[in-house]
Amino acid sequence: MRNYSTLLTLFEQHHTFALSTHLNPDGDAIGSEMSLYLFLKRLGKSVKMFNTDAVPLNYRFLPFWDSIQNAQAVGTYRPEVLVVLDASTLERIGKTLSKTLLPTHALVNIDHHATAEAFGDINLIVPSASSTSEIVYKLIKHHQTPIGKACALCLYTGLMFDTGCFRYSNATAETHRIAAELIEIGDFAPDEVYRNVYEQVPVGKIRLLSDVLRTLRVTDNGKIASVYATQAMFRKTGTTADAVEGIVNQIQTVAGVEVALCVTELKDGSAKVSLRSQGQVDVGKLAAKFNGGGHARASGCRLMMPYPSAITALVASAQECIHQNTKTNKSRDC
Ligand SMILES: [Mn+2]
Repeated sequence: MRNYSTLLTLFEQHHTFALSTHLNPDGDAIGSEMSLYLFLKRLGKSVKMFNTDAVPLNYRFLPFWDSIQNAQAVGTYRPEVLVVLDASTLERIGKTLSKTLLPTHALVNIDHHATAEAFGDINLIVPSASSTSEIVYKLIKHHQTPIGKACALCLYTGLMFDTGCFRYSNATAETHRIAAELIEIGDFAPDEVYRNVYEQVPVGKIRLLSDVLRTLRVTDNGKIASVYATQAMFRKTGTTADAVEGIVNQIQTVAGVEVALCVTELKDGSAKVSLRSQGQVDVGKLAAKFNGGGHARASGCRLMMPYPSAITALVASAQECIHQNTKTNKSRDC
């Protein structure tokens, strides 16, 4: 509660703001950034948004998405306060932005990742929150300012995205209550939001999905499932690495699988890994062993090695975690 007040006081004391979020922004990144933008505007502040990557097409139904500018647009702009949302490190907003977008007074970090770095002058890190959007919702509530219609839509989109459409364990009774309130305030149809976000898939992405699913391997004990995506697949299907987003969630649906992983070969030959867990293995800790991070059930890391070696390393490490957990049957190292 104190953190919310500290942040609101800071907001009240300053006039110029810049907001930013992580590379390849997702629904929670865009949703939390735009809802905070609308809130600060409502408070009469001067606010600009700068992201390294463009707003994905499926989030362009959100009002004011085109107010988000790119890194080049920063120029000599120096806000008093820079708020970074949903990014576990400052570098996650992009190399250029993290060096050029400098506040004159304070750097604020709002995030819900358990492994979030406290890189801000003020850090509002709430790992128990379903999403960064939920934290922004609570911040606005704390201020007792009414949530506007457009703001409610942005917050709902973030909440929906980060809970996997209210399917994950972070979708609590409270999350559902907040969602219901936002639907009422925003006066939108939740099924339309769903269709906008999830049913605008380019055909190349479905072709990529087909190629990636064909690489499925399950370990002999049936507990670890892995897939991979290569640069050759991206070239063939006319897609890029961000098209892999979400595929790991499908791998996790295989019956009996405890850990699902999806390895993407990046342009520089390194391997980007997404991990999911059914709960027995803390994949946040597992990813941390490879200098990555995230949550207990969803995490990621990047390995500076070819993708086949990365798969071998990750599968071995996940196997070890499963062995350890069945042996000790108590607190988990991973
Ligand atoms: Mn998030």
